[in-house]
Amino acid sequence: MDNTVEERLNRIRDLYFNLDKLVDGLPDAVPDEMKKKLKEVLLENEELKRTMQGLEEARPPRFLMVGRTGVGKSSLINAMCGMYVAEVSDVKIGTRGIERKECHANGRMLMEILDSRGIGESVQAPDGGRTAEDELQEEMLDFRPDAIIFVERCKARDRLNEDIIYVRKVREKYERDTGVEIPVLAVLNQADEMEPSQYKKDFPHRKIENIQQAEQEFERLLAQNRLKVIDVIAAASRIDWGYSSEELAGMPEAKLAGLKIQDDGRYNIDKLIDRLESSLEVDAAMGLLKAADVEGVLDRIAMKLVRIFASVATVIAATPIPLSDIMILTALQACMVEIVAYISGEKLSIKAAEKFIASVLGVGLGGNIFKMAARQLIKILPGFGSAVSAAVAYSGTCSMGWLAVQYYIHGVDMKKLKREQKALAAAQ
Ligand SMILES: Nc1nc2c(ncn2[C@@H]2O[C@H](COP(=O)(O)OP(=O)(O)OP(=O)(O)O)[C@@H](O)[C@H]2O)c(=O)[nH]1
Ligand SMILES: [Mg+2]
Repeated sequence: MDNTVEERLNRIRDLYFNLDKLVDGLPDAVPDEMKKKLKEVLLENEELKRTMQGLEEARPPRFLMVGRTGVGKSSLINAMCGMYVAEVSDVKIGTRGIERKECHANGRMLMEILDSRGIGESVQAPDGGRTAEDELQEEMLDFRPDAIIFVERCKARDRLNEDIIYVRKVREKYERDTGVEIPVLAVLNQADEMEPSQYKKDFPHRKIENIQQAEQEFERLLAQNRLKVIDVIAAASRIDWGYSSEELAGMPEAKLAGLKIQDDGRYNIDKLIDRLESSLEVDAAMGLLKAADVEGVLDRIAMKLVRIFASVATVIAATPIPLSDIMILTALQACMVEIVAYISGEKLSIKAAEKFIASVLGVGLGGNIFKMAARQLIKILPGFGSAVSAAVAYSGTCSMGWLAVQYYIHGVDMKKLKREQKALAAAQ
C-alpha cells in the first residue's frame, strides 16, 4: 500500500461515479434484473450520495474555539490532528484577543480556527467601545463556524456559569442574525489532572469516576444556564513532542510538521472527533476526518460506507425478498467488500471480493458462488422464514462489512476472523 490517504480518498470518490460499472462487473450468475435493481437502490441512496459528495467537496472545518487562556485550545487542535500544527494567525482582530488562525501541517490547511479568549470581557470598555462579545459576533458572521468548541479545564470550578452564559449569548445572537443553530461541543480538557493526578495513562477506576462526575456537574450547569450542547466530553490533549514549549515556539513550520509523538497522553480525543463529525455538514465532516489522525480515517470512512450498504440492504428487503432471490443481498455485499478492499489500497476486483465472501461463509469457489453463498447465508443467519427480514439484511450486511474492514484495512488474518465470526454468531 504505497498510495497516500489523500489519493485513496480520491479513488473512493471516483468509484461512486462508476457505481454502475461496479455493478455491471458482477458475474453473469447475477441476473440482469438484479443488477438493475442494485444500481437503482445504490444510486438513489441519499446518504451514499452525501458521503461521496462530502469526499468530493471536503474542506477544512471551521471551528470557533471559546476558552480562557491556558485551557489548552492549541493543544487540543494538535491532539485532534495528531500532529504539531502550526498556527498561522492574522493580526489580532479588535482589542479583545480574538484571533483567526489557519492550522497547517505538511503544506496542507487542516482546519480554520477562530480563537476567542474574551470571556468575561462583555462589560463595555471604559472608552465606550465595543465589547468582546460585539467583536466576536461580527467576526463570526464573516467566519461562519461549523461548530463551537467550548473548552474548560476539567478541574475548573470558578466562573463556569459566567463562561456558559457567554457562549449561550454568542450562539443565540448568531442564530438571530443567521437563522443557523451552531452545534456546540463542550470539552473539559486536562482531564489527566483530575485526582489521582499521578496517573497519566490507563486511568484507574476512581480517576474515571472523578472525571465522569465532572462531566455530570458540567452538564447540570449547562442545563441550569440553558445552553444546549451536542455533548460534554472530558478529554486530555497532552502530547510530548520531545521538545520544550520554548523550543517548539521557535521552530520553523517544516520541522514542526515532521515532529513525532514521543509520549501520547491523549484521552477521549477519538470520541470527541466522532461527536463533532456526526454533527457537522458533510463537507466539513469529511474535512475533519481527513485532518484527524490519518491512520483512522480510512477505517472510519469504510465503516460509514458499510453502514450505508447495510441500510441499502434493508431497502432491498423492504419488499420482502423470496429466498430464491436472496442472492441479491450477496451481490450487494460483494460490491461492498470490493469497495472496502479498494479503500485499503487493493486493486478493484470482484473476483477477490467473491473469494473473500466464499471464505467467510465457508463455501467453495467455483460454480455460482452467489447461489451457494445465499444458501449458506440462510443457514447461518438467524430469523429466516420464507423471506428475509430487514433486520436480518441489515445485520448480515454489517457483519460482512465489518469482517471486510478487519481483513483488508487492519490486516487481520482469515483464520482469526472466522473465529471471531463464530463467537459473534454464538452470541446472537
Ligand atoms: N496536563 C495537561 N496539560 C495540558 C493539556 N492540554 C494543554 N496542556 C498544557 O496547558 C498549557 C496551555 O496550553 P495551550 O494549548 O497553549 O492553551 P491555549 O488555550 O491555546 O492558550 P492561549 O493560546 O493562551 O489561549 C500548556 O502548557 C499545555 O502543555 C492536557 O490535556 N493535560
Ligand atoms: Mg493557544
